[in-house]
Amino acid sequence: MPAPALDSPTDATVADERRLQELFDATIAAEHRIEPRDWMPEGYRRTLIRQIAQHAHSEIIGMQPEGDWLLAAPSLRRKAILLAKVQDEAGHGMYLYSAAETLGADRADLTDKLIEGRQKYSSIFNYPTLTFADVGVIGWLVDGAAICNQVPLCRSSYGPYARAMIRVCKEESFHQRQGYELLMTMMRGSDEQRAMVQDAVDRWWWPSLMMFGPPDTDSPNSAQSTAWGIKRHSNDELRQRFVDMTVPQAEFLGVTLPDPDLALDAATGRHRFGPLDWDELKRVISGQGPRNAERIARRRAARDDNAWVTEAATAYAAKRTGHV
Ligand code: BYC
Repeated sequence: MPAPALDSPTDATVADERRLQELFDATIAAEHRIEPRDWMPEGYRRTLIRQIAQHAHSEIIGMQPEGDWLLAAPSLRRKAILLAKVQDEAGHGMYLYSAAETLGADRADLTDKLIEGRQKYSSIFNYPTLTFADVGVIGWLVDGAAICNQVPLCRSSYGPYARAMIRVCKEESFHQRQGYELLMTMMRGSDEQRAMVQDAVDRWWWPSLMMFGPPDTDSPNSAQSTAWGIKRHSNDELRQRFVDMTVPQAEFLGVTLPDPDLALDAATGRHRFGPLDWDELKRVISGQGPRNAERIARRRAARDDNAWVTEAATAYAAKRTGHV
């Protein structure tokens, strides 16, 4: 069928936009990837920048709670492992900022938005790491939750995000095992060490469940993000998957998860669990968590104190390429 005649440049623009939108919709429907040079609706671009930036910020801020133990790790071996893990998180942040740049975002601008509280990062990193057992529990529960959430993102519709997630997930999987191995070692130790592990589990269990976001009934972004193939499963589905995966691991480890309502539902094979404190999640997201102010203050200091390094590297690069 011949294309309808176009009378004016405006008609041409509208028709072009429609065709581009159809092509975009067909790409999503066919489960193919959207790539940086492809046309995309402005809302899709904005949503991706929001989620990818938030994810990148989480990786970078997420270096702090574990980083607090770098100088106090109990042995050279544990220090080397922890240092490698924290460096991996920095790497994840870098892949993710690069993915955001393919959408036209500016890395320095994203950092400014984080520091000014205009972009979020994961609630989980606003809790303190009181003992070395917290390092193990972060690996086991926080990286475990991250894997549940991020494996489906390897099939996200935006190519650079999905590809970044493949490597991130491989590393997170290693992180989760190192956390579990650390906890197994402590559980084979003294009564005091076992008590430290249990105490850390008690403090991190509920915040780990909150990492998956608000309940589906209160998740304003889910419907559109799912329609665009950015999100593959709902917040509640992933939370449930995490609980089902973690309960047998807790039993093997010999710790009790701090939820009296936790029980296997024989009919569904899934675990029922008690209500989450959604007011706590809201408080932490809005900046009122136990360590929000400290996390951002440290990130601000890192940006300001190290600005001269960026300036020097930029000046050197410009000199080498003759752009001075
Ligand atoms: N914390 O409509 P919803 C790691 C916000 S780092 C803070 O459900 P969406 C690691 C949400 O952004 C892993 N904010 O949103 C690093 C939204 O606000 P805006 C971090 C949260 O996007 C170091 C509002 O609440 N992982 O593994 O559809 C060491 C309504 O929510 C949280 C990622 O970033 C929260 N927990 O779904 C160790 C994964 N939950 O933006 C480990 C990628 C919700 O409208 N992100 N909010 O102002 C995602 O998968 C999704 O963005 C979420 C939220 C599931 C988190």
